[in-house]
Amino acid sequence: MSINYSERIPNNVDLSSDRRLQRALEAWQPNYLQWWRDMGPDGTLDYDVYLRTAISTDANGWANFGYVKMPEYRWGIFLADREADRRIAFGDEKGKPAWQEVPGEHRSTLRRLIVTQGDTEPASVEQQRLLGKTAPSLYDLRNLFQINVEEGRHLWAMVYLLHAYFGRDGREEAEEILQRHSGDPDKPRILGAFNEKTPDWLSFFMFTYFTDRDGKYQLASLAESGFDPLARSCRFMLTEEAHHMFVGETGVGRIIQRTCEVMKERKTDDVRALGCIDLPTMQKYLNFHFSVSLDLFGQEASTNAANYYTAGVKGRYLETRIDDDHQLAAAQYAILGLDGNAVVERTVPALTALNERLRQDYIDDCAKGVLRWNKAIERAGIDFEMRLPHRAFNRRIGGFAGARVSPEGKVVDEATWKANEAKWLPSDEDRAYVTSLMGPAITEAGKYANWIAPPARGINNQGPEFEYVRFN
Ligand code: BYC
Repeated sequence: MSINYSERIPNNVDLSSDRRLQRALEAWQPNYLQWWRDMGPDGTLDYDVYLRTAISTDANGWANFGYVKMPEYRWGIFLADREADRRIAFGDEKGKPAWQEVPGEHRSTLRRLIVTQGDTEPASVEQQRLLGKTAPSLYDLRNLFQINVEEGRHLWAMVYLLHAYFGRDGREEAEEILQRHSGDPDKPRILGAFNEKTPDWLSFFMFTYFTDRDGKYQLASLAESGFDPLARSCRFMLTEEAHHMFVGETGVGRIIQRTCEVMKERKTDDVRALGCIDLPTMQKYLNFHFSVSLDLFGQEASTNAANYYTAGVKGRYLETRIDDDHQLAAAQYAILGLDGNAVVERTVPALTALNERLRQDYIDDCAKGVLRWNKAIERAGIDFEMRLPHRAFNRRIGGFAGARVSPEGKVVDEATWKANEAKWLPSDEDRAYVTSLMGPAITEAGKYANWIAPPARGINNQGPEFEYVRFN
């Protein structure tokens, strides 16, 4: 389905024939643009950025490249094509036609999920607001901005649903999403990880690897929703999400590559003396971002999750490919929890364990990139292995919240935690060191900061030396 670009708000939802919706979105748009100016990438309004813009929702149509000023980016509303005769795939209403309107009994649940999803998108842009000042290259700067405009578009996707299907309270929620801000003591973002800072590029790459990947799994679950407009919105968002995780995986990979090169050339582990990021520090950042992202899946045993599923509003990852009854009334699932000083397994109804099941899918996926990072370290002949910490480590949500558990999964006492905290999580000193490397942005095409290797290839067949951003 193509996207109509002749309208003020590009879309493939036939906006021009819905005057009421058009008015609502046109009223919201100036506030969105004001938010972008106030809270989006700082000092970048004039930059020409080599960006990808969606021009249709088929496999190739969204990869249209050219220089764009970010405030002029064609944010709009793009849903994946409607599937003929789509049916609800799970829950109590399995087999019935997917809903094209919001069923009254699921209205507040759906609104809540859409608002939570929508809230994360601008939050991440706010978290990344200052990173452009210290970009390690034009290539990286461009990738940051690509992610920022697409998160902006993902907000548009959720706001469209709120405006089109939830009437006045939907419009109010859409306004409030622009009023909450990451880290704001009075009006914070809804989920914990989105109130953390993203102060440096190592954090940015870890965030896009680990936290954007939560986005992938949550969007994939919502893409199964019985509420068809939500499912179709999330399907199209997922096509963009892949690039964000690519930026994270290759970003971390390029820092590892550079560190390993320097370790080998100079025959030393002390790469800090040479302005690079040592592998143990990277492991600590990994521990932090992985554990904070695990919290985003919610409680291990959750009646909310069970209710979402039974109602047909939020499915499992790749629901239709799972071979079971898709109702789970009698099924069981093993989850981990604390029993005194031990991490123990217990069996609970599978319906209540859906958050944990999704978390497990996510962990398995996270492990693949770590394997690739380790292969690169091994190829460089260096004896070091990056590891995902145990799921009980450093948690704030769920059965392990506040518990003192080592990265290996052993419950420890407070004294042991205190004695090891700076080995397991970035210390103030680590953060100060990483920050110290974040020099003024590198603005010369083809140059890369000392602590990161250039990419193997550029964007859209351009080389690593291409002028991805023009500052004007
Ligand atoms: N922080 O029964 P539970 C993305 C609350 S990222 C704060 O487990 P549920 C992106 C919870 O609200 C993907 N509070 O809850 C990435 C509940 O509150 P009530 C974002 C939390 O609902 C990078 C209570 O604790 N999308 O797209 O099953 C860049 C009980 O918990 C947290 C979504 O999250 C937390 N971490 O699960 C840009 C999808 N966790 O009822 C974008 C939509 C739980 O006691 N959201 N609580 O008031 C959901 O599906 C669910 O809301 C959650 C929570 C999975 C997040």
